[in-house]
Amino acid sequence: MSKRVVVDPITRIEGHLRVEVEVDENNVITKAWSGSTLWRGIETILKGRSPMDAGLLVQRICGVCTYSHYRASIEAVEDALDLKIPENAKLLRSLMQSSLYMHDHVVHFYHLHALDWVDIVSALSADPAKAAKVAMQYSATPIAAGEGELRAVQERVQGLVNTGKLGPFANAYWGNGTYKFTPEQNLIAVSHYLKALEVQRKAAEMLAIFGGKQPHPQSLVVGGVSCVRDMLSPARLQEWKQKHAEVNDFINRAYLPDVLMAAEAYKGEPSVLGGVGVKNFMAAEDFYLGNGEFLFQQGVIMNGDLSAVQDVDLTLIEEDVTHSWYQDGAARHPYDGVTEPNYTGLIERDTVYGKLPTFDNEGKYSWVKSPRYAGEPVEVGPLSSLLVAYARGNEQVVNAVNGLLKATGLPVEALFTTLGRTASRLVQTMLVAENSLKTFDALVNNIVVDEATYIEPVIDPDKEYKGVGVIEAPRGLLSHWIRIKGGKIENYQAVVPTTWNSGPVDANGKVGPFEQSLVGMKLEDPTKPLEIIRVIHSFDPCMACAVHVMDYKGQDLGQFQVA
Ligand code: NFE
Ligand code: MG
Repeated sequence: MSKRVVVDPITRIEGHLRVEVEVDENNVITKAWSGSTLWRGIETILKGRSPMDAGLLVQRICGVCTYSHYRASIEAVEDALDLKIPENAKLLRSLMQSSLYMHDHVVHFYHLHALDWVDIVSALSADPAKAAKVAMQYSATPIAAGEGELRAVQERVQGLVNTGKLGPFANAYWGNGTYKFTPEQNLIAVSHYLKALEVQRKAAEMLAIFGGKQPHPQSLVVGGVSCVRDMLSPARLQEWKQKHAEVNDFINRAYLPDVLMAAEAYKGEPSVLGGVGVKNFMAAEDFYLGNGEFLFQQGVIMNGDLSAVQDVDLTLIEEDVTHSWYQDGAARHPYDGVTEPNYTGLIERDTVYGKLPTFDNEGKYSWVKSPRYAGEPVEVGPLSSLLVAYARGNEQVVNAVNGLLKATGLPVEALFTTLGRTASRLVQTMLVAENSLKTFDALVNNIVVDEATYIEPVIDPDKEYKGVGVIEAPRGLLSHWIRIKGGKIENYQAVVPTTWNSGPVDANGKVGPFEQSLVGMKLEDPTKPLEIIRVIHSFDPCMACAVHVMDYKGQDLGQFQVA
């Protein structure tokens, strides 16, 4: 007899994600459904507006990777107009991108993912003196793990528990048998969790230095960057470098040791060395270093075959809506994307929590579409970016990945897992942080010989244009597609990382990365499905990004009653 498990909402992500699974009599997942119950309409306002404004508007798709949507949109317009922007603008955009990654990945690991690994309650019973010694096993100079500091953290958390108001630590599956850290390891990680709250603020300031503010920076324009003189003063450049050093220090002395500690402690946990997804990976070329060089290459890998990496062919991207709450139709290329809502509701059935409204298995069950590459689901994100660069023989990436495998004693296959996804995000953060200093130096050298930061765009109202911006957002490959007619936006589509990863099964029965990663996994206790959350969080979902309905005709998209 199969049983249904519902996780809704999956928290510590942006937006609303529901995952349902069916487990057999041994509590092994036989089928999974990932659906977003969030609906938004932000692209509605684009149609008929100036392409010059699109970037500022579409960055409101999300509150996390605002810069990514902003940049992808502006680069789509630049592609449409065939504008070649100045070197300084490319370097500044790259520095902002690196700053975003140093912020976003640290926040994800600590504030969105760590509590899938770290049992807060267990940390209360740790011996701080012993924990201080344990911390030295993973870093010669651990960042927030001296005995006094650890004792203070323990007292702080105990104080929270005593008030009965657990705040961010409420409503978790504390005590779940799949938590593997010792009390001392838990205490070290909690200490870094708290420290990361301060560090992330500094990282956000790094982007604000060049972006004017963060989130929603405002210094990119079609043709380059704005506010230039102030931005490029030696004092501001130095301020960025200072903050970079502080954040980088945390990455090396907390984030890296914590991932190593997790790799060691969790080696035998199936949800950590499982969670294998579709094994097709796609990534964009990104992180400009100067002199025409990029840190990461573009490419597609199918069936986990690292010996056969292909170039991304943008004509092979389509979105399917068979199981999404839109009017049926053939899968479409984003230039010709259509979005007509068709909400079909939920079905009541028995679950491990009693009777509940649940997904219509055979029908539609998500506001997320299903992007496909050459008809196949692909995973995007830090793991994909590293695998593509690794397969292409990128020396820095090969050394970093091999180094991590050696340090953890894990085989290459461990990359295609929950741990692989999480560790790849760390490796990507470290490489980005290190290489952003090259971009920084390239900028400093270039501005003394070349002042240009902007080239004026010209739109001929009698011409039609189309263009695409393809970048690597923190959660993976992001593409924005624009058609321009009469000087105005005619059609606009964003195909977003979390859409690639979380989309439902397609017309051909092909299962996407989230759903595929859950099938075959055993749950210790189906009423406390921590394993599902751990696997899904390793993709770093953002449903706000994934659902961004466009209605270019301006009609009502639907009526909803909120109970
Ligand atoms: Ni809303 Fe986003 C990123 C984009 S998401 S966070 O990174 O693009 O899938
Ligand atoms: Mg879209």
